[in-house]
Amino acid sequence: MGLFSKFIAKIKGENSFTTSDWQELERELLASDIGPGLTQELLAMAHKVKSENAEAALIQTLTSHLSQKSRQLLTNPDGTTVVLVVGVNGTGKTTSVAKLAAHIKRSGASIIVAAGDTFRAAAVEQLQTWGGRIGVEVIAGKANGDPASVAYDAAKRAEEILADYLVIDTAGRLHNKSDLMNELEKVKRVVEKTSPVSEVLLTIDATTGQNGLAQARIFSESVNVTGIILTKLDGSARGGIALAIESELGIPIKWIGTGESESDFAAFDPEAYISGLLS
Ligand SMILES: Nc1nc2c(ncn2[C@@H]2O[C@H](COP(=O)(O)OP(=O)(O)O)[C@@H](O)[C@H]2O)c(=O)[nH]1
Ligand SMILES: [Mg+2]
Repeated sequence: MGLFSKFIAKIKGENSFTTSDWQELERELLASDIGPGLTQELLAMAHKVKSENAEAALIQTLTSHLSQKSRQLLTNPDGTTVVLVVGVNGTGKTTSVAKLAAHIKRSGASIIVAAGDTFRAAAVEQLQTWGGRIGVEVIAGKANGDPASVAYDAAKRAEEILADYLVIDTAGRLHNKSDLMNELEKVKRVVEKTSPVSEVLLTIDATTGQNGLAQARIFSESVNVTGIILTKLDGSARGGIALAIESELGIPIKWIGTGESESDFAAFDPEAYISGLLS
């Protein structure tokens, strides 16, 4: 990524900094998707810091904006751990459900998934195709059926076979916010008749920049989002969005998606991320 390599180079030659250099630096920071607040903070820091300390100061500032919360998957010690995956259509929910399921399966735990996006027949088929590929049972209902009833059946099934994990895909129509949020709450409520929902993961498409941040705000106002899956980091994303998300929402990014296949998925590593921005 190397978002800040130019920043450091500029700071190191600070004596020769002209007004237009400062303007260019500001444009660059804004274009990196870190957001206006952090941009101003970094500019203020750049004005003050001594050139020999620039890199360390930058690392410290950036790190201080990352979430201090645990990035581990929250689990249920008393039974099935239920993970709800939510997000706007196209951000990578279904793909991430499959990737996460494959990851959990590789760790040796037992897992089933639920096709909770009953509004799009293709979404159910998509998850079933993934299920076949990764060898994970998929609980699906009728097309246009009630997503909550699919989730309910899946929670029952997980309890019956003593599955360690149940990961639930959901619908993401954002055109009617209150309907969507009511539906997510209903899914959660019926699942919790059987097992508590330990984790609500929100997928954010990194290529959507500040718009992704706005989506995250809408979701986190309505459901208790406990972690983020930042998808499509392989695309044209400038990567600064991860900092903006953690700094502005305080929700930890737990996983990243870097492509369309099963292996393009990893735990978010904050140190590697920061050094990637600087390299
Ligand atoms: N390049 C890339 N594509 C992704 C990633 N995650 C998902 N996709 C693609 O984005 C599209 C939408 O993903 P999907 O899981 O169907 O999104 P959903 O509508 O939220 O369920 C699909 O074509 C996926 O293959 C990722 O990390 N990188
Ligand atoms: Mg989907």
